[in-house]
Amino acid sequence: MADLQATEKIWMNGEFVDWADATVHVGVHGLHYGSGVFEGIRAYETAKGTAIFRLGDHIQRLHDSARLLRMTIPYSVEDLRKASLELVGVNKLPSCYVRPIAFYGYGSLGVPPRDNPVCTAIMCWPWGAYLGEEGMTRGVRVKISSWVRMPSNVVPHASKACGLYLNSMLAVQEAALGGYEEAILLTEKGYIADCSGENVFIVKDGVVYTPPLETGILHGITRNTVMELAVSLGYEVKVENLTRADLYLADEAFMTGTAAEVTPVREVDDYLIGDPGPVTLALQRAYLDIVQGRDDRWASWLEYVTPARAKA
Ligand code: PPE
Repeated sequence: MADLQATEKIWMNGEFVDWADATVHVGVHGLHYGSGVFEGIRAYETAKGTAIFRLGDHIQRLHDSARLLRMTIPYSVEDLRKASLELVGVNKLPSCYVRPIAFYGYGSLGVPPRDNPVCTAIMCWPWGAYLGEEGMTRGVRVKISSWVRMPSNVVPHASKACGLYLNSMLAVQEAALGGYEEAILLTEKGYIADCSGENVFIVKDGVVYTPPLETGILHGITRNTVMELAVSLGYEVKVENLTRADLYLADEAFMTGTAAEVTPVREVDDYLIGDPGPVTLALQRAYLDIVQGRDDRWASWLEYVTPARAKA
């Protein structure tokens, strides 16, 4: 994973500020209690200029995430959409990762937020292959975590909430200590939920399977994209509860996420699944064609940054 690379500007509470100046006080509520929500979005270089993939859907999810925490973001979906497009342009990045975040700021401490203002910011920076270039081509080794996914009546998983990521952090740290690249978390009942930062898919006898949203997973936008893509390529897609055995015996397995895109899985708990298979490779290729603007059928998912870039 690449280190955070500073860019010129960060959008913070309605203004573009220098990267180094986008700071907060150690007393902010969000730091103490994880009371924030965030998004992860990618901007890609295309033949027609830089485009952000499914920006509107990501910003809508940010607003929905906040609503689940009873938090009101003081900027509309439209405001944040525009700010994201402008920010990528201002930073003159041909491709990058975009990270909007909104959290309870400085005001009072104590668990219930009171007069704390909601601080809203958008950063962007270059971010290469999430699980490494080799992971994209050869597939990654993953481990089933001993940490289970927090059930959805503990915290609402449809919310991409900051505090929830402690669960993911523990799982991926544990996997890394064991020499694996990523962790898969199970539900309390032992069904496959998702990875620390990706949704899971398997392929068996030509059918594509992914766990249902009830397993307490994030409603992945890449998951949704890949499901639509798979159908358009003529594959049958089934949303079903999956067990560890389903994963160990899968013909192919892969994970999806904005950061990880479509990353093949080559081993789970040292059970060999193998080199990336034909369905995984077809979906990976089709996904990269869409996000990089090479497939006009999905053009409405790309929002172009070009005017702001030309100005900057
Ligand atoms: N599950 C989890 C737990 C998750 O964090 C992500 C995204 C997904 C599934 C896939 O969602 P989507 O991006 O909408 O397809 N993880 C983000 C954060 C990664 C990070 O390390 O930070 C991402 O991929 O941007």
